[in-house]
Amino acid sequence: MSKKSLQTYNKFDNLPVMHIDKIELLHLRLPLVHHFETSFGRVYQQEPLIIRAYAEGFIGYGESAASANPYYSPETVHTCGHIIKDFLWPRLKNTNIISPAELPGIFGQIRGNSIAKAGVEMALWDIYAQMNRKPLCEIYGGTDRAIPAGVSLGITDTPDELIAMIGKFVNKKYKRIKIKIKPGWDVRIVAQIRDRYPELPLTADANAAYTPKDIKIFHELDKFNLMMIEQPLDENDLIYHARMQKEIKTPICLDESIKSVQDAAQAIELGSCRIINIKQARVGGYTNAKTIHDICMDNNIPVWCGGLLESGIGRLHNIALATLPNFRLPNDISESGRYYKEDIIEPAVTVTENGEIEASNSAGLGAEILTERLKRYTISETEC
Ligand code: OSB
Ligand code: MG
Repeated sequence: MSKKSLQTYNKFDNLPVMHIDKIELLHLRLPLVHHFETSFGRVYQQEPLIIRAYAEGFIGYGESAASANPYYSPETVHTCGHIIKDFLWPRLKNTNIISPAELPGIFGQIRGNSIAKAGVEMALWDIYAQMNRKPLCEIYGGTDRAIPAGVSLGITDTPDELIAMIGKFVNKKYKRIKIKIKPGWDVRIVAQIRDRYPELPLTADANAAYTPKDIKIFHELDKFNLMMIEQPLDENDLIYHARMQKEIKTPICLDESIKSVQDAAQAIELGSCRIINIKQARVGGYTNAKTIHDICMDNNIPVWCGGLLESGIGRLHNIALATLPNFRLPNDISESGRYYKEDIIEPAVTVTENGEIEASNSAGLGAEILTERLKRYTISETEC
């Protein structure tokens, strides 16, 4: 705890202010333990942009969970660097803020680029929590410290390979398994999994790989008691999702379609889904995520926390978010070792024998950032 931090007061209302001295952007290249394949392609490594912010004597970390390619989202690790350096940072420097909740307003003129905005907001929430000597989950208004772990498993070369992988996570007591589907890898693979695991809490994520003409496939999938089907159609197809949701009994969960508070409100009003997957990265940070969470809660739409193969830094932010009360379904948050051989935090994220992940009790993000490792995986660094 620095001496000066809480002594820096806003001269108008005596609230502690945050003045951000500088931010650094670290472009990492992290090799995955196992390649990850979705309907939009296979990746062997992840390329997040880590945001390190300095304010009030503290250091905070955030993650823009982008990748090298604009396939899941239009953003990449390079667009995140460009947007932060040339548009977000100029609006932050020489500005005193009381709370990072002001950031969506400060960044309001910049359209989209949610992954970039979320990374900066995260770093400042980490500092804000440290200044207040509280764990991030408490700052966020979290209620449960233990959150249910789920795992998202990519498309494999053979069905046997996927079924073996599922077995591994079932043995570790993960609370639900999500598989990726695409045309040609859907009804048959789900039937094979159901043969082996009739009762397993199972979901399928299409990452927008289908069109409304594929409705027959979804009538077929409807027979397998899936907990939900995630993002079957294009992200802009809210109306077609609503039509599909009327035709099938399996709940539709939206991921890519929900990029803003307005998207969430409209999807709910149209009946496009019964569940929403919230990613801070996709909606531009915690503040928007919390508003979406609250709208969903008021409309009896359960949410869960999605992931983007984050490093430990982004994952700790996701864990803190997932402690909020309407996160009522298992999350795409798994143990560090499921993603990376060496995570960049200590202690690494682990799953208890009850299939849960415990949010940390210490101030801020609640884990040490291993700066030597961080440096080892950094392929380029920019100071703002
Ligand atoms: O659609 O949820 C998705 C990973 C990259 C891009 C999109 C998605 C995913 C995942 C992985 O499903 C979730 C995780 O981080 O465990
Ligand atoms: Mg998804």
